[in-house]
Amino acid sequence: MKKIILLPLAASITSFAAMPAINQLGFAPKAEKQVVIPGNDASPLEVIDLKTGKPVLTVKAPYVGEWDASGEETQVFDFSSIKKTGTYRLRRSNEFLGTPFEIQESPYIDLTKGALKWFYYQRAGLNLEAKYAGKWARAKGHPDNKAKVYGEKRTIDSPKGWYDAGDYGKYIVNSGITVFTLLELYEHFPKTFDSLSWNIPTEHSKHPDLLEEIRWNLDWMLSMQDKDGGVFHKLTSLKFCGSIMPEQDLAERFAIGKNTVATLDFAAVMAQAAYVYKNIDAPYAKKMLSAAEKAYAWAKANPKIIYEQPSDVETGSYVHKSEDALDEFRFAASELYRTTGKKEYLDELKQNPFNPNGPWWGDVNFLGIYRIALDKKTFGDSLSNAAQKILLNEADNLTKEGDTSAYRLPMHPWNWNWGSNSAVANNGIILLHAYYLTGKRDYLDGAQQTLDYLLGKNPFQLSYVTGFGVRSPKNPHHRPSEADYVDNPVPGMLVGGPHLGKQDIGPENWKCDDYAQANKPALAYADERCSYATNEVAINWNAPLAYLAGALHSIYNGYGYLNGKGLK
Ligand code: G3I
Ligand code: 9MR
Repeated sequence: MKKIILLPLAASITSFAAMPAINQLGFAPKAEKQVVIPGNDASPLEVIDLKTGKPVLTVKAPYVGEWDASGEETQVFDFSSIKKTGTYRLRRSNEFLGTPFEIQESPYIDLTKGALKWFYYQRAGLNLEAKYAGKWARAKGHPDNKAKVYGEKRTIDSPKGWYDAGDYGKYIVNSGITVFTLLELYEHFPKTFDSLSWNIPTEHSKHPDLLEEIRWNLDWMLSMQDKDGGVFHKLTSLKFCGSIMPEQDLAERFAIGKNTVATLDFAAVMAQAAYVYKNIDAPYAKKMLSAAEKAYAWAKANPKIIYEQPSDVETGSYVHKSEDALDEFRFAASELYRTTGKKEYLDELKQNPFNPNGPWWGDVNFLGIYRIALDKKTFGDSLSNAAQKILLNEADNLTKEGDTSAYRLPMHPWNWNWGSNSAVANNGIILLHAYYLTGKRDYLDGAQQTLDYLLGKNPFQLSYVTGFGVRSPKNPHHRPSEADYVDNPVPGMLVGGPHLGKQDIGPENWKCDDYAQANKPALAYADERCSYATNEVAINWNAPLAYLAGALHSIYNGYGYLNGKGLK
């Protein structure tokens, strides 16, 4: 596979005009529209309507900023006043900059479908047929029946589920935040997702595509619950396999590590799913609720079992140093109380107050905060007001970052970790929840700014989503994309994005030294197969991308939160 070394164009520019960093999928007519241009050229910027060849707007940047995350000088031009649909291009000093972009009614519908279709491509245990998968059709791998229980003689049947990322493991903790986010997308925008489809197999009647897809992973999750109610941490081989297709990976697979955190993530999502599926499949919903309550009871009886990676296991750990299960208890109790109304779950929430951390796989506080802040009727004034305070305080902090940073990005310095692009998307979701609560336009614009970054308003002028935008990653760390003979990677995948951890660089690791010299977080990225620390893909990264794109698509098209009024 050709090795493409991507440098931030701002860093690689010698005599060419600065490249604009702009959302490469364009904008809805009523969206905030901003472009970032590295440098400090004082000349005004024209926005040219390509239909007429004439400028429809001339703007000057208010000031030259400097972005700590990349060390660049930049100018931000706002052309939100242009609302007419059409194809436009930027021009400065009589020279066109970058490529044409669109203002159109539904700029993010294809991205929404593509980001959700990707979960079908991640299905374990299924032949992906060409009529659904096109040129990325593949044979099934990992049937996972008779998977050994690690450390024991017995086996379990644990088929289906989504591969976690670029590897072929299936992980409960990462499934938790992922399934929660996708179920929220359905629940928040039913008018869109009751009918939106993206050509996947239909197995169940009355299931729209989004609930059909999520069910593939819910079924697997249910198989990971032990008879006593406890839930295993993951189903993987002992080691990561090479760059091979699923059907070529024949290593033995194990259900590993029953523990409190995985069991509570499971309990939360099963209770949430029971609420969402109850009208389309009551027996399935009942089964999930029973599993949820059994899991919660197991966790109450075993509150401090933290996953420890066995010495002969090297697949993903999904445990972090300051792990405790308090946030997972809150998350599970908020979902169980909403679905059952039982006092024991409300008592948990009263005794175990939320803190403002997360959301990421390692800290799910915000998932419970979303639930409680937006449902005062169920949770009462005291709990809901406390959750709203945390939510709006964080949304205000992010808005401040978004409106003052030199890339107009709602991002904290501490967000630059492995999977930084998912932190951007999750920040967008925090802002959207604040928008649902208050109707304040600043929050909606902040969410738009996060999607703008992921789709090109960044130092690489790169859309970080494979197959979407004029420039997108070609070499993700994703085994099926690497091992198939298809030139383009599987589409619709959000790569992890830049950060300075450099876990994939070093004598004992891969030689991903092309970004070794990067000393700024927003520049520490390489579009290379070996860079699993910046260029892998993962279900908990695609879920917030799909939520962000699907929510903005719905709102701009007049379908607001819970069928409220959108922006149309
Ligand atoms: O939370 C700390 C933060 O407090 C600290 O400031 C920062 C810098 O040291 O580190 C933060 O912890 C990081 C953690 O992610 C949360 O961001 C760890 O350093 C970092 O190593 C950890 O990376 C995880 C990675 O696996 C390695 O364990 C990623 O979050 C996680 O998404 C990734 O998940 C892998 C699966 O294990 C296997 N499947 C692929 C998947 C995606 O790469
Ligand atoms: O492919 C693995 C990826 O899914 C994980 O996120 C990453 C970190 O755990 O590890 C990758 O596997 C690499 C292993 O860690 C080191 N040898 C090369 C493997 C393939 O990239």
